[in-house]
Amino acid sequence: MEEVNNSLAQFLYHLQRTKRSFYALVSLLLLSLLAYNSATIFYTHVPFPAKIPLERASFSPETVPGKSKKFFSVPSSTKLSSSALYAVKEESPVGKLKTHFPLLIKNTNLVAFMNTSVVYHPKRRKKHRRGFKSHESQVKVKPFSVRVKEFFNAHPLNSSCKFRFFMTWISSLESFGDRELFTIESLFKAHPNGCLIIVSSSMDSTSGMQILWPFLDKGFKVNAISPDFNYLFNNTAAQAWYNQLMQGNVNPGEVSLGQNLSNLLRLGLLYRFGGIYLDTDIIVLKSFKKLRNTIGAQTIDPETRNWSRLNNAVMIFDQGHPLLYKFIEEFALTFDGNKWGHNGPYLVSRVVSRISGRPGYNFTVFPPMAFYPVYWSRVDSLFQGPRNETHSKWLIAKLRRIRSQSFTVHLWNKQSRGFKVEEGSIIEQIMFDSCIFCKSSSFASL
Ligand SMILES: *[C@@H]1O[C@H](CO)[C@@H](O)[C@H](O)[C@H]1NC(C)=O
Ligand SMILES: *[C@@H]1O[C@H](CO)[C@@H](O)[C@H](O)[C@H]1NC(C)=O
Ligand SMILES: *[C@@H]1O[C@H](CO)[C@@H](O)[C@H](O)[C@H]1NC(C)=O
Ligand SMILES: *[C@@H]1O[C@H](CO)[C@@H](O)[C@H](O)[C@H]1NC(C)=O
Ligand SMILES: *[C@@H]1O[C@H](CO)[C@@H](O)[C@H](O)[C@H]1NC(C)=O
Ligand SMILES: *[C@@H]1O[C@H](CO)[C@@H](O)[C@H](O)[C@H]1NC(C)=O
Ligand SMILES: CC(=O)N[C@H]1CO[C@H](CO)[C@@H](O)[C@@H]1O
Repeated sequence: MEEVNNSLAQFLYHLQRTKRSFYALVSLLLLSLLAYNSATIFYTHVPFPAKIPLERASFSPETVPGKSKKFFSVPSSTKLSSSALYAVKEESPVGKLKTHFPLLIKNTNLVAFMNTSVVYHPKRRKKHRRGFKSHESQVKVKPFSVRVKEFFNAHPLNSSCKFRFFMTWISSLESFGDRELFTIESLFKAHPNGCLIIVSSSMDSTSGMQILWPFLDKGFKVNAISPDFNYLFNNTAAQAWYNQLMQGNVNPGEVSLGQNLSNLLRLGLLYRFGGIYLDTDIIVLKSFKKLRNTIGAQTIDPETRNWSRLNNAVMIFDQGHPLLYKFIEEFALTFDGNKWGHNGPYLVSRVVSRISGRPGYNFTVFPPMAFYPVYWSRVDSLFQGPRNETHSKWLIAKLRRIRSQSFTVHLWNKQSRGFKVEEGSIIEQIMFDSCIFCKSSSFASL
């Protein structure tokens, strides 16, 4: 089992390294496809009803994802009112894609947090990264499930681990950057007693722990644990799919098997353990304490105000929730490694529209403002400082709306990686709100 994981991790790792330039090329194609796709669906400035009525949706079964569906009930207390959807045809979104990206915060100065004489060897970090996996396999004796449970149960006297967060990182350690670290900061700022497991083979290493050390040092509960896919998918529809994949009988498709596995992994994690899944480009603004069995829409139909697409970057579900089972089933049945989003955002949209109206599924679809207050093609507006008085007023109003109505902001890293945080921008303000380390030096230079 360990061996399989290890070889998978290695496989993904090398795939990533060797095919990076190829990916860039294909991402280019895929992004243009997405841009085309979105342009047909999205409009500018979609107002929300001032108050979303507490009602159950009456869905027509088997609607295609492109068509819209009504929101499920939204707790009135969350006051999700007027929101604006930004959707503009982006001429060339891919122009901004690079292999190496300027980072959001300048430097977390890891070394300052380390006690080099004990476990960590920051100076050797770069040199020895590649050798880590083989070394690690000897260290990881406890099974994945045991490690996860032990971590969550480690603080029984305290009310901690009330929030069980999961992130996944199926990439190299080198690519875990300051943006990812900032999303973790924001998570703990809003949930100081939360517990976060980063499910990742690369981060589950001495170097990975070193990256997380600033958080551990402050007493935050974070850990990185290598996944065990056999355990996670055991007795689900994904088990057979995964076995086939391991035997080389699944065509992984042209691009990023890792990304597609990440889509499945998040489902497996929530299904097995329950909790909150977050992408690593999600900034958390507010406590999730009132959220349960929730998924967010990224777009709505401007006319019907029914959602038109959901996203799987933020999901909150109880352990064993039947909707998760359906998601996993759909993944295994319809996996297509050649279609962007097919196994991710489109998948959850497909399934939710299909099961709508059927009894036995108890969950809530939140409007875009809750988790995705700015659409990916307009994410640059978060990073821009005020240009003139009108623009400044707009920024202030937008920020106020995000602060009052949004639980998270999705940075859409694929789109925004190259962007600089300008002075007076919305992101800068959000970073002030959500930081823990809050180094004024790094803010000043943003
Ligand atoms: C939107 O929701 C309403 C009310 O639930 C429903 O009657 C209508 O068919 C939906 N529209 C579309 C296009 O799905
Ligand atoms: C590092 O850890 C060792 C052993 O725990 C301790 O003796 C030493 O004082 C620590 N050094 C610093 C700089 O904290
Ligand atoms: C729980 O943990 C927090 C910090 O992590 C601490 O301040 C608090 O005293 C603890 N509560 C109990 C009951 O141990
Ligand atoms: C899968 O579940 C069965 C029980 O249904 C159990 O015996 C087996 O050990 C599990 N396998 C893994 C890999 O967890
Ligand atoms: C549905 O979930 C909500 C919490 O999200 C809970 O209050 C309610 O009792 C559940 N309803 C059913 C029928 O399980
Ligand atoms: C203000 O700046 C915005 C954004 O750059 C621009 O679209 C707008 O035309 C400007 N308005 C005026 C009055 O200069
Ligand atoms: C989210 C998603 O679907 N990720 C990738 C799955 O694989 C396809 C092709 O292999 C990629 O295009 C997707 O980006």
